[in-house]
Amino acid sequence: MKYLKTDKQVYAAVQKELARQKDGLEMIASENYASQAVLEASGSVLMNKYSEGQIGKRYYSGNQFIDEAESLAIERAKKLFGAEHVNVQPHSGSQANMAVYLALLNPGDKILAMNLAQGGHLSHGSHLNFSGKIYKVAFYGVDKNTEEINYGNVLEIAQREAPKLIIAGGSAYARQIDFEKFKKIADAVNAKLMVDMAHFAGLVVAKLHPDPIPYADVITSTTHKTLAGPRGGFILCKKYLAEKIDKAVFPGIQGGPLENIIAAKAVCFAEAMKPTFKKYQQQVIKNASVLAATLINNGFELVSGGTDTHLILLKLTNLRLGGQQAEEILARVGIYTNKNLIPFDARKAADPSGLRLGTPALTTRGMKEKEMKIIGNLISELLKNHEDAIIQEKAKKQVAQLTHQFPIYKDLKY
Ligand code: DSN
Repeated sequence: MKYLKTDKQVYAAVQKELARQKDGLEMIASENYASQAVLEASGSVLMNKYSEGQIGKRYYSGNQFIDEAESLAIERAKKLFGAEHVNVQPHSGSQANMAVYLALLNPGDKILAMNLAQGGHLSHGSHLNFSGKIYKVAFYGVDKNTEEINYGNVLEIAQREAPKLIIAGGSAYARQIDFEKFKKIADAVNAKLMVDMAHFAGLVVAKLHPDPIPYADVITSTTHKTLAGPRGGFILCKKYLAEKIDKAVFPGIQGGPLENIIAAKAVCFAEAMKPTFKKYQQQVIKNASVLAATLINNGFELVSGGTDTHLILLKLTNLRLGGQQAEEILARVGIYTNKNLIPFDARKAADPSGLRLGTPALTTRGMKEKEMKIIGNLISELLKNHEDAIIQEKAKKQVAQLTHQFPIYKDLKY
């Protein structure tokens, strides 16, 4: 960062963030550490280029090498997921979702999606989001007893509400989703099926989660969660929707694509093709299940009683602790998590009754079952004794020990 050093203020912020990432336990389920190849592609001169349009059909000259990088991203994603058509231009997961709605719906059409308060996502029809303002929305949630999706109930709601689009996928659902069942529901009410696989895309690649490709008309995702790539979005769809989706992304909702990020997506897709990626995802799941078991052994309750994925939703209800406070207690010692609503939460989103945890980033550092037990016990001790300064000091030392034992970005010299 020879040149950034001249801007002392920005340089200092970047340096401190690098230190925070190296020295903390990153347990936010949607975060990960991108490889240095991904970081380099993201910071490359591809950033300078305007390339509105599609490969070979751009609105600016000089795009021959941009086309090369974007083709690599598209072809690799097609191969990785077995998709008929891919658009890698969405800047984010929310923009991928926005493009799908623009392609498939008219304002006022109805979407059926998972309730944000029970595991869904903001861009799946929340009244605070464009999706809930432009489209009509009906929601399904989880069963009160199992805290898992009740497909019979989803069918009933779909029959009653007659949505044009059904969305499967969310951001705080720890169980596998049955896309075959969702497809049957969509067919029964003549709706299209969209799967938002942003959280579990890496697990799909490794065949550790049901594959939405055979069932969904369209799939949206991000590249930076379990896929461990750059911050960005992409869309997979059936061939018959290709033109509509491409036009919805550009000129529908975006101007110039971020070609530096698209090149980084290409790198990420190549990394996900390596055999080591499957092993990594297997470890992500093993780690989540050991972490869940450790928390349960410490007397904690988990939403749906456990996890099948990279994600855990911890209930704080009997600790007399709000999610905001829990998040702060852990962040003070360098353990990063996020407060989250739990199904049928009596508290508000700003200070809910849950804490969401994930294992992708810790697994990228090389941590395994042994470390998950240590970390699970550490979290339990901290949350149960949150006023105990000695426990906090001990925890800080343990975090330092773990992060030194499992370094990240070893040769990243800023
Ligand atoms: N904000 C992401 C998450 O944390 O799950 C979803 O967009």
